[in-house]
Parts: sequence; structure tokens; C-alpha cells
Amino acid sequence: MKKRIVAFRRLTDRHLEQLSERFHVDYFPDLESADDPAFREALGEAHGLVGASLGITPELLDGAPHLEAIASISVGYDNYPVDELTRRDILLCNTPDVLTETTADTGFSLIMATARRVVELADFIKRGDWQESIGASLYGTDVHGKTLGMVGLGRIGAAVARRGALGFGMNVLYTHASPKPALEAELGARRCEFDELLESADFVCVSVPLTAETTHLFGAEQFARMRSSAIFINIARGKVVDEAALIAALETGEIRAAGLDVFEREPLPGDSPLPHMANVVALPHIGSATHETRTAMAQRAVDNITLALNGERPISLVNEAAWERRQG
Ligand code: 8YV
Repeated sequence: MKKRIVAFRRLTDRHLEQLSERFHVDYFPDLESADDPAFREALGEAHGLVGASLGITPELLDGAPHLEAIASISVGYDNYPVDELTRRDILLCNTPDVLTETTADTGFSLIMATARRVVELADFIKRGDWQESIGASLYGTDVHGKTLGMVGLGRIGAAVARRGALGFGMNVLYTHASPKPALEAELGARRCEFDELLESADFVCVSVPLTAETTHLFGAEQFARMRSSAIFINIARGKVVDEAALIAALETGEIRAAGLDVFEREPLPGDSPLPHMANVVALPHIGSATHETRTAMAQRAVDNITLALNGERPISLVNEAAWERRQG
């Protein structure tokens, strides 16, 4: 008998076909919440779960007694209770690598767009305000040759740093739990203390996972340490930043600008001032959102769940301990 999978969001017909050849699939393309009764009912029978952006709670897992594996269509897994999954011997898989370059492209777009005021000036021309050559009040600031401070030099952080160092001749400073000698040699990057990075960088780019330690890593004190000419970029998770403190720093000119792909609450509440601020470029969490990369992510999730439910090691496994427990 075929094992049963519950899938939600972001799968194409081709991925669904692949899954259906191997498993019985219940697909919820427009799932709005984990409280959907039909979804809950299907989960009660499911061996596998595939999808993106759904808060998985222990209570939800209580209703999924046969669950063996979850394949998230994301690299981040902050909305999964990893320890709880491991305790229940449920494998958690994610999609690293396939989205690295695309997410770094998004990060660099934000660096360029904020520095050169791309959105503000595009709006200027749309309003019909281009009557004569623009004045100094609308000039931007250079990117090339500046100092890029990478907070986190994992896969995505390294790809942003590579763009900066090799493409734009930027000096790279970084913080990371461990030194990265190969990247230091390749990019001339230098590891430093967080405070030194904040005080010296022209661009501070956040690329860390959301954990208890990184929650509100950026608050009033950190923005105060940054240069008044500094530009803040966040392609990680919104909760790494105390958003009220960021808004205050942008309003008072404590920092120059911000490029944000992620927010404390997503979708961003309609009353947030951020997208309306002239010195902010706000994007709706599009880090990995290209046709090519979202397809590759979905394929990785399909491959992960297929391997996991066949008793083989998935390509990208978050909780190694659950795999070992299942083997033992
Ligand atoms: C996801 C992301 O699409 O992979 C990640 O961690 O941030 C995005 O690429 C998003 O998180 C959906 O869950």
C-alpha cells in the first residue's frame, strides 16, 4: 500500500505527478492555516508532510501519529519545533544550497537599491517630478570600494560577501560563530567583534538563522553604534530585528537607509510605516522567489520526502539525531 503524503503550497503539476507515482497525495494548494479541518483530517493519516511557511506546533503533531518526515520548502526552519520532532523520531528536511545564489542576488539588489535610491527615484519620475537634472539632495552613495559588514557568513552570507568583494571591490568584515579561513583567503574578509562591525561598516547585512540568541540581535543600542551614513540590509528573518527600534533609527537619521526582505510580522501589517519611508526599500520576502529557484526548492523537497519515506537518508536533513534514532 502507498504511504500517504500531505502537501501544501508551492508544488507544480510536475512535482505532484512525481509524488503521486510514489505516494497517495492530499494536496492543499491554498492552505490558509493549519486549523483547516480537511488538512487536519488528512494529517491524521499522513506519513509525510511537504510544504512551506506553516507554523508546526506540538499540538499539530499530536494529531499526526503516523508522521515519519517533513520536507520543508525552505532553508530556514525556525517555524518547526526541531527538538520535539526529534523526540518523536520525525525527520525534518530543508532546502539549502539550491537557493543560495538567488537569495544573495536579492541581498545585493537591496544593497544597490538602497544606496542608489532606485525605488525613490523611480517614484520621482513616475510622479512627473523630473523637470530638470536632479540636485544633490537626491544623490545616492557608492557601493564599490565600501565596507560590507556581514553578520553571519554561512552559505548565503558568503555568497553576498563574494558579490561585494569580487564584483564591487568591497572590504568585507564578518561575524560568525567560527572563523572562515578559506573565505578570508578568497575574499580578503576579516572576522571581527560584532560592535566593531557595527561601528565600521558602510553596509550591515544580516544573514543569520533565527534562534533564541539572534532574536532581537539588532535593537536601539546596535543602531546607535552604526554610522549615520550606514545602510542596514536584512535578508534573514524579521525577528532578528526590533522593528520599532529600526523605524526610530531610520526616522531620526541614526542610520541612512534600510533594505528589508523580511519583517517581524509577515505578511507585513498594512499600518507598518516601513514601505512608505523614502529611505526604505521593502520587499515581500522574495529572497528565493524566482521561477528557477522555487522549482529547484520544490524538487529538493520532493526528493527529500521520497528518500525519507523509503527509509533512505534525505539529501538535506536538519535533525541528524532523528535519523540516528530511526536507524537504531
Ligand atoms: C522561503 C526562506 O520560501 O528558505 C527560506 O528559509 O526564507 C524562503 O526562501 C520561506 O521561508 C517560506 O517558508
